Amino acid sequence: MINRRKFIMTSVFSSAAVAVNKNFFAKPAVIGVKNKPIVISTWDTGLEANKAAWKILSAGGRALDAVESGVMVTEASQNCCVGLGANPDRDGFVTLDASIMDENFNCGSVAFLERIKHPISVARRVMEKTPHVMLVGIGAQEFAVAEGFPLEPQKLSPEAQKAYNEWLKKSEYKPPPINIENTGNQGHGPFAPTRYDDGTWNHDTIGMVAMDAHGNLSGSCTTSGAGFKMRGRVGDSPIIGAGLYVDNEVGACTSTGQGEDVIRVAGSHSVVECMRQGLSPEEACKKIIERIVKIKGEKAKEIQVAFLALSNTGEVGAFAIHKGFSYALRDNGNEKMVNAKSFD
Ligand code: SD4
Repeated sequence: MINRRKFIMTSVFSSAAVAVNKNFFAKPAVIGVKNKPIVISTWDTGLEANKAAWKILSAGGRALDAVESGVMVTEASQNCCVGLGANPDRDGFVTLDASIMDENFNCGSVAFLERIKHPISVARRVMEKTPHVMLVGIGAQEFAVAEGFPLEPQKLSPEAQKAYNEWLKKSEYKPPPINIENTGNQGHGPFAPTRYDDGTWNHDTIGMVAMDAHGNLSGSCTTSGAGFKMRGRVGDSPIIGAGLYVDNEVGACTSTGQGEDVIRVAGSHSVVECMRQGLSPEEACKKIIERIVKIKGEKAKEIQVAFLALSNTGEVGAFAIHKGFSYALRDNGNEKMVNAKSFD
């Protein structure tokens, strides 16, 4: 008599159709979603990034292509803490992290990558051209070069050089307490964003999630991590399940803020799991922010973490520990910034 385990294995592996049909494993997109396509991304740099993503989405393109092209705009921007124009680590080197994930659980990431302009595209190559999910450091750089990505000069942007010179005066590796009212510091601890001359803030990260016209989800996240970080420090952004997670059957989530505290709760994956249990994107983001706040206790006052999520029904939600987190949204009727809810 065939036992149960044998029966399951036989059913799964015996069908030739299963072996050849890649889409067998793809989770179904929800039929009848009204507000698609849609793209959302963290912070105000998201507005420009969404524009590039929208070009692809509005032409019926794939969410994966949209989330790659979108954040490439931010990576290429000279005056930004994402990409090679970013603040360096405390030894004076810009090191970058990125991740990408599609509707079929394919994912790729790079961390501690130096001298490459578009880490997000290297992450996509890791996903598509290697049997691995993550490459780091010199190995990631060698892979990028072998894939034809130019090795950029090891040189700080003038803004980053200025900021680094300032930082070197004290060389203080200590999170400043947040003081939203007085300084506008939005609570990034050592990840304090840079303030532009026009008074707006520049952040170290962009996380983007999108749903295309076919109802499929994808996400991307790219960052310089934290200005003046310890050499070799890697945050949540390139960690699948922490800074980014996509499950086409449920939804997608990305995060920003203090990566260490996102990693310890497997943040983006946890948000998606809460959505699977029936919570709305905002409720799910809030639930995991609550978990972080409970873990951190009093120290939660000193850090900022925010989640941004999209369900597979096209519903958007976000939540942050502290006020100040905003995200950019683009769909058929809107192109706008939205202030996320928070505990203060
Ligand atoms: C990190 N989550 O490396 C990133 C930092 C960030 O805006 O979001 N900065 O921990």
